[in-house]
Amino acid sequence: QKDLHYVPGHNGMVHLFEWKWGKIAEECENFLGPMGFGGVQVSPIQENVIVKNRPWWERYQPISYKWATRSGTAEEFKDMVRRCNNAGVRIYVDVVFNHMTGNHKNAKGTGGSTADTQNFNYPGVPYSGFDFHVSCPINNYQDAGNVRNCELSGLHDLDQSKEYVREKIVNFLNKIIDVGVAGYRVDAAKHMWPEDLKVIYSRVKNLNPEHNFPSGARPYVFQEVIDYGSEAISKYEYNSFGAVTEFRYGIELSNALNGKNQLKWFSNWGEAWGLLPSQDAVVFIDNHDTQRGHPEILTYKSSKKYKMAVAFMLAHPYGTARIMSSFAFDSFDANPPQDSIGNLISPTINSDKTCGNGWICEHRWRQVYNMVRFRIAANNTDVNNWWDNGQNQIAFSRGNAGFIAINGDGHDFKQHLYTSLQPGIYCDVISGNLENNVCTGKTVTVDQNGKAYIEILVNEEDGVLAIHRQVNN
Ligand code: QV4
Repeated sequence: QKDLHYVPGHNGMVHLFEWKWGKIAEECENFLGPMGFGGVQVSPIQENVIVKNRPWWERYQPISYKWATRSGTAEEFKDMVRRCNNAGVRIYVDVVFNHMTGNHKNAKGTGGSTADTQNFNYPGVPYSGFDFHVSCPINNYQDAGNVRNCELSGLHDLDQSKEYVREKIVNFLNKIIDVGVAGYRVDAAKHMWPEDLKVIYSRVKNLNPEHNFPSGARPYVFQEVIDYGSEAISKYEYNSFGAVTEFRYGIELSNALNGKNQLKWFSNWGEAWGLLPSQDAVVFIDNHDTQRGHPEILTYKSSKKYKMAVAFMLAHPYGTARIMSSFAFDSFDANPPQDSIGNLISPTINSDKTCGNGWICEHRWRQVYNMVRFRIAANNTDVNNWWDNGQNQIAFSRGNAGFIAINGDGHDFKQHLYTSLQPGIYCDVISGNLENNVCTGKTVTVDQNGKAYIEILVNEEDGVLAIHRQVNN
């Protein structure tokens, strides 16, 4: 349950937050597949309650397990999964089964279901009061029972120890596996008992071999457990039976790039820092929650530092890397691009590959997608030849496949460094692209001894330089 089943030659997951199924299918075929991305985390698929003004977070309030959301219908979802698999890109669904909705008057869902939320009646499943924990608020993160048996933000809390509830959840998961999905993100996993989750996951089918998964392959499970080390519940309660989101990853890198730590310390980045074992960790700089209202976390809004953090993540072998792909927002509740009746408006694609219509599409930034190529080239190699200036200028290579340098200091980076790459002239994938055999950015000449002059000036657009051997595909 910790194998992503990426197609060989692919790497990196992108969260296409609030994208429509049809548009994701196109993105797999036109961009993600050709660029070598490994997979997509898609927004929740199950029917949700309609909230006034349609904030993004209504999708985290399920009203039934029907596949009907603003992202599209069941048919569109199936078609997307098939097309993405054919393009070599796997799909991972964000599944919400810790809870149903909060209280709403006349609750109506995106697929036409209704619910009497005050009385815990959800005929679309159906669930009734018997299937939920007795209502109480989560207000003490030092008490595991409170966190797991009470309501997160007033969201009615399902009791996963009940056989009936388990059966409904397993059926929901099995149906998404049937159509060719490779795995799922478990929303609010910390708010459920590990023993219950273990039972639920173990009952889910093997992956569907019709979509080029090996026979007997298990779904990839990654669980949202936020553990900064100060609460009753630990990430180590979950990682024996699935992967876990490693929230310390983004905060540590953000702190360093914001001057609250030094990059030189990242020479032993990984488990030595108290992070989960690499295989068990899903890593990211920001996610759809932390990019809102967590000013200490880097996001697209501080683009230079953000690109440095993402480049470090993609260059470094630790963890399963996930890239956030956002819509522009200026407040927590700001909704995704939508028309006057609440239909989502999809991104348009500009000639320089970036997005329009209010979408940021970080995954389409050259500095990001080119680092996905770097990660593919560096697959299965270690960090070698770590170099730092004792502060925030660092460099390392990945076997003899790639070399990266980062300038987090307020002065120019000018060094002759050992790259471990074959002699030759390389095109820096951060400042440009190799187009028709012409490098549109900086070039780096690696000499007979594997050394090269590396320069990153403080006034450059980006604080990173990265070169790698060609990817053969
Ligand atoms: C409000 C009050 C509550 C009150 C309730 C009464 O705040 O105190 O009890 O009314 O009805 C929305 C509103 C929230 C509202 C709630 C219920 O923002 O104000 O409660 O609905 O109507 C997302 C958003 C939430 C949103 C929720 C459901 O972030 O703001 O709540 O969707 O629509 C912890 C958890 C972690 C969680 C994280 C946000 O450990 O698991 O908080 N992260 C995941 C998702 C996240 C999602 C949920 C969990 C819930 O990543 O996006 O919350 O599914 O750290």
